[in-house]
Amino acid sequence: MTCEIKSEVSLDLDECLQRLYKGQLLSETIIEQLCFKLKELLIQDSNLIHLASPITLVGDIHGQFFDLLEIFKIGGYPPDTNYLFLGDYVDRGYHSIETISLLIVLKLKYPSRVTLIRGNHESRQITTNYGFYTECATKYGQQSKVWKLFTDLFDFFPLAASIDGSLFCVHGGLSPNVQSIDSILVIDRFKEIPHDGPMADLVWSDPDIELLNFRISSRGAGYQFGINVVNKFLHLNGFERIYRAHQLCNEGYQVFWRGKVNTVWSAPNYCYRCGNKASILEITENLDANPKGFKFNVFDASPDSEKEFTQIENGLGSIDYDELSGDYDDDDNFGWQNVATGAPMNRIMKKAPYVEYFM
Ligand SMILES: [Mn+2]
Repeated sequence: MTCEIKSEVSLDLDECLQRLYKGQLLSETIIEQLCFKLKELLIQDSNLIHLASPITLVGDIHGQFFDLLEIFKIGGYPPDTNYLFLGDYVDRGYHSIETISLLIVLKLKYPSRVTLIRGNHESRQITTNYGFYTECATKYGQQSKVWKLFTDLFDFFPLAASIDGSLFCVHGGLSPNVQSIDSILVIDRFKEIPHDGPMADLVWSDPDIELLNFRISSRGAGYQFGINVVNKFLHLNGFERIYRAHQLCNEGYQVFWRGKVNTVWSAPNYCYRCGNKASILEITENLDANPKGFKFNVFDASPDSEKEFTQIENGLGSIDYDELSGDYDDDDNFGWQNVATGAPMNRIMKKAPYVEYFM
């Protein structure tokens, strides 16, 4: 075993959870142990995870940590509620590290209750350009290896999930290279997301109601797919519906082709400025008395998300939250200090690098 030394170090998941729910960062050493442990767990998983209802689906979060806390408030905390997260945990928002750290610890603490699949942002190349790399360097220091630890871990995330054998769940969508789920099972997923091919398409593709078949996506990766492609995939694989994330929805969700394809979007007021709603999808159990139920639970941005953004926009830089609101203890600096030195830091990423096309 190559893991003996690291396994000997005790990892207190409850203590990690306590810190993370308060918005505090974990040390680099702890993150290294967490990533190591989770890799051990995920390496045993198939590319497609089989899950059962009742379960709640969560779409893109993009570092909007306070909105993730809001999701648990309205949807229930693990392990009381089962969760399938559909990817895009990092980039764009100001708290990608807090977000992914909390999800990792929840997965380790409740492995059968929490499932994380991979989004197109769980990638070295994308996180270098859309905020996560910069956030790691800002909060842990330029010399830190946390970005490498997290992005190496992302290679282990499964690519898709099925629920009760009837719902197919994926971050993006379908691929001309994936006729049946057997084509997903044979992918070697333990790598950076490639530029093309089935693995890229699963995390990059989008439905398009104007289409019948496939068309190259204007995103520069993946495809847009139409109703014929959907019907064929559902029929061949015995699925009834597809649930996916990946696209901003003003109402928090979008239903295509009378529910054959559905988008769940879980980042309210995306990038702190889009003004959109968000949702989680609550799937209730299929019982004899009651058929399986689907409910999009729609919510708005958390007041904490709004408050923080106002402070950042006003150029307040390094903020002592205690002074401004009285809401937080001195310990709760929400990442405004260098973890290595403990020194307070000015944030260098005052504004995320927005582009017109939301990925
Ligand atoms: Mn995406």
